[in-house]
Amino acid sequence: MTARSDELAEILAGLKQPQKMISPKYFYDERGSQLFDAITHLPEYYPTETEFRIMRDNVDEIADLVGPQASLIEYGSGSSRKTRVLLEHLYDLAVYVPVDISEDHLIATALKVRGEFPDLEVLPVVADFTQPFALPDPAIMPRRNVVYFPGSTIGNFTHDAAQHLLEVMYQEAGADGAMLIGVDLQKDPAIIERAYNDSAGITAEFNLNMLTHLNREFGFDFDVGAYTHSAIYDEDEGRMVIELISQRDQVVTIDGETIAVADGEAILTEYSHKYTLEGFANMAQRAGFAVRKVWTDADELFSVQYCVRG
Ligand code: SAH
Ligand code: AVI
Repeated sequence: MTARSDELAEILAGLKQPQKMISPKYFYDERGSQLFDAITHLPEYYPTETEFRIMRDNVDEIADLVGPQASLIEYGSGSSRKTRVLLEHLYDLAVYVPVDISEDHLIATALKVRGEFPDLEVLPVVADFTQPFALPDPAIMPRRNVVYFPGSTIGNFTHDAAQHLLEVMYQEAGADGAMLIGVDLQKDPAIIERAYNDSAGITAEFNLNMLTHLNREFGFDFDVGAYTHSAIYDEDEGRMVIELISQRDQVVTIDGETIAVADGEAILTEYSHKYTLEGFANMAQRAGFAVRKVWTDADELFSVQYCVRG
């Protein structure tokens, strides 16, 4: 099977579950990446600006912990905005490897980063990081691998999947490696819900764009206008539940298959888990990591954590 038919099979299997679901990785075509960038500038979406501030305030300490001639491997690099703080401050970085599924956006970003940091080797990798992928060989042998996973993208995985991903990163980091990760924290649910229900409607557009992406890329015939955005915080589970709600009984067809979607039925498109510091430390520990240092903002909205082999 080609990767494409694997993806289609994965999407169809999700739509045939009693709770219909589509992986959030399908948010990110070129338009989806642009919409996510717009989200990061919204006044309601606190994670990006808060993480930025934490990075800027503590980058010297981060640089000391990382040390010279590291290889920086970033999972889900997007526009590499926060990464630039690291690229400016890490000592004598050996190579920057941004990894992302959104191909055009990744390549355009990598070219921009190359222009801004002409002495740095930048080796982009287009890959689904939940599947095994090969890392490129850098020209300079790095002293250590640092896996960088900002934005709390870890929150978009269930606890089991997140644990597995951390285990993969542990292997990737290697013997003397480390992980620098952004983790969004549990807080007043009203603050969290506002971040996913912005008044400009950009998050709704981001959510709905997934269907436009699937129609174009795989040949589905979702009636995009017949779904609405829903984003509710589940306090018991400590996670945002982001869904598309069908506004009428309808049928989606693909390759001769039909999927019935009832009026009011939800398609789950994303979880965004929020952690306690203790909860994340336990999960990291189960993956083999020890949390060496945690930085937060004064209100403890968000955390950046430096983890080493436990
Ligand atoms: N790190 C950036 C972007 C976060 S948005 C920030 O902190 O602002 C999540 C990013 O991860 C997007 O760029 C998306 O394309 C990428 N992504 C999501 N799922 C992915 C997957 N399974 N494999 C590779 N990249 C993925
Ligand atoms: C990429 N990820 C961490 C974002 C989040 O907050 O869970 C994706 C997002 N979905 C809606 N708004 C932002």
